[in-house]
Amino acid sequence: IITQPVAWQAALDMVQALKRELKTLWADEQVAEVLVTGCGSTYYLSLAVAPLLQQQLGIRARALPASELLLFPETVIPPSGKALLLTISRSGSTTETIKATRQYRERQLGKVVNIGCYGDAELVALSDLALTVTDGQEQSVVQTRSFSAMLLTAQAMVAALKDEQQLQAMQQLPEFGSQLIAAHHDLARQLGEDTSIDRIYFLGSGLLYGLASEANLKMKEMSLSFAEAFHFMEFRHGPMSMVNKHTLVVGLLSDAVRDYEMAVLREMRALGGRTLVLTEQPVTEQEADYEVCFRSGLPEASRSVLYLPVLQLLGFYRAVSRGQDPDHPHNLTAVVVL
Ligand code: F1P
Repeated sequence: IITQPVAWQAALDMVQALKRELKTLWADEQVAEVLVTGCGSTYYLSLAVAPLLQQQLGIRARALPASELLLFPETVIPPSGKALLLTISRSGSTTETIKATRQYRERQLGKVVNIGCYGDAELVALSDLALTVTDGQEQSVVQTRSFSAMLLTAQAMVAALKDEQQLQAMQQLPEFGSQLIAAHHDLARQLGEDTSIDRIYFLGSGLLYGLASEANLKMKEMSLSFAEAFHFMEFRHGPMSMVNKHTLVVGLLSDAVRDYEMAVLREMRALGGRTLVLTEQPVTEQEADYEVCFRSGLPEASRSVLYLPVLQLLGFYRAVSRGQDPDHPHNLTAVVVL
């Protein structure tokens, strides 16, 4: 987790090197619609990437688990019958994603772009263009470094297609990441080791819901804890009945609607929960119990990788303090076979 800024730099360099091919494919295909797919962590990554594509590139984009694309294609394939398929998979070997991609190609629905970490993977061979960040590889079954590197790959891809200056500004992210990890490592350890917390909710909206979902999965996989993710405002429609003094509510604050989001967190504090905010702009001590502040000066669309390391460390320390092996979770394997 703490070495991941190296993989971030590699992701930025790789997209920079493949920028021409990317732009050509996008222009040739006249991409108007994208399906983004993966499994587990990489499905949650798809949930983060689809709204980014739609917001930044003005195209229709939808995230779906690869199993849905494989087993229920008629419910997800656009009526136009044409879309670019963006597959995301750390291993490039997950059979649901491979089978869904093969079926997609057989039906000639559109070109396939892949984001992953292994250049010799079967999924790469099934793709028209592969954005492979080998520095994202890791030994852990749980995706951490790989997830961040693949997220940054997608964000750099969007910047390369839309705004080269943004791609340049993103070069600061590896340094920001190192500083962030150094500054908040102790906070992650303190909260991870806090045995009075028995349930953790991750709230994120818009571009950040996929990352809240991933943070929830990290917590479950690594530490076998009760964790869930919700859109901020959805949390008030029922789930908040679970909040008590043993609850940690983690808010991934957006730029656009942070007033709404802070109002939800204040309400959860009033109900007895504790709150941790991850935010670009600082909040006051009265507004949250704990804060991770980025002060990156970057827009949400390109900086959201900064939300990840502290939340991954939180899962890591909670697992270690409970005597669990965060690299090899209960019942899991690195590649799931259908
Ligand atoms: C997807 C995945 C991971 C999960 C575990 C099993 O893998 O479901 O999300 O954490 O490692 O595989 P991939 O297709 O991204 O390699």
